[in-house]
Amino acid sequence: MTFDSDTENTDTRCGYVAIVGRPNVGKSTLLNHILGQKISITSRKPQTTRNAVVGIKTEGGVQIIFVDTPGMHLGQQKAINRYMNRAATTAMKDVDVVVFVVDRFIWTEEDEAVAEKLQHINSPVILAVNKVDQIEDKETLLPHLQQLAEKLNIAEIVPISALRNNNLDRLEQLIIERLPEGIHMYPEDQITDRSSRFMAAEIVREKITRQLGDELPYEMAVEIEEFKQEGNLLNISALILVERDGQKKILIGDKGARIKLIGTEARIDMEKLFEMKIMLKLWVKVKSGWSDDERALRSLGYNDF
Ligand SMILES: Nc1nc2c(ncn2[C@@H]2O[C@H](COP(=O)(O)OP(=O)(O)OP(=O)(O)O)[C@@H](O)[C@H]2O)c(=O)[nH]1
Ligand SMILES: [Mg+2]
Repeated sequence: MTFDSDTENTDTRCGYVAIVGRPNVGKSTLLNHILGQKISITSRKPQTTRNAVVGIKTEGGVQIIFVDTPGMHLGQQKAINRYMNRAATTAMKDVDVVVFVVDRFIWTEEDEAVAEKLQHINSPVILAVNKVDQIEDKETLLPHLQQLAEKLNIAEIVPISALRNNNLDRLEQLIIERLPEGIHMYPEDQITDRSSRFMAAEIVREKITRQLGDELPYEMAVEIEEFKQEGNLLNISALILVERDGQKKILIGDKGARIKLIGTEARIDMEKLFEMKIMLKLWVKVKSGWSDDERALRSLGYNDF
């Protein structure tokens, strides 16, 4: 008598890992660097990520389903801000492991608010102290880490540099140790659960966020109006919504120079991601009030789970 069918799956592990923290600490950079592929958009500005973004890593018997979340923030209580905070809070529940990302020794009110939320969940929390490449005096790191460990109820602390791929193996190992045994939820080659349309819209949003200084705040959304393949060509048409006329002018730039640059950069990324030639059209439209309008947000794809 053999037990092959029973023992077959006991070597595989699969679980959900939420990456949480305040804005701009490097959560999305961490996800992209662990996956070795760009799934989640990043920028120097806070509040870049707006939706929970799933990135899947399957290696050997282990499948880790990461959920990158919007940075949790205080203030600015528009509907879009509430939506983002809700998306992050929801994502940290019912996961197997939480990775709480902080920026070096910097501990703000917003970090405190995240820590407070984490007190109410049951899953183990790993604290990832990111951007250590920017710490000159590495010796000061140790007492700081001990202090944080005492302050928070956490399973492990790991100093990392997401950007420089520093110590990410160690972090991954600590995660894997805490994943339950079980069969994989996604096929081996799947890297996200997000649609191609969503990914296209995010790429455009990233280029705008990176291109524009603080002159254009976060009052901008991207909607994909056309996504159609014709032979070897993928036709994508994206509508950029802004709140005010002045913002539209800034976005278009002198004789359309800026929007053209945004389009070129977005197209290059899309061609890489979709492995296809892309024809990208961008339109800018003023639609006041969308960022504080629950219905408008839903129609833009900001839906709760
Ligand atoms: N020096 C350094 N910079 C980093 C590191 N990780 C991320 N950054 C930078 O920090 C900025 C924010 O990174 P993101 O990954 O967009 O941060 P986030 O936490 O996802 O931000 P939100 O989506 O706004 O919550 C970017 O300019 C990154 O290049 C790191 O390890 N070292
Ligand atoms: Mg992010």
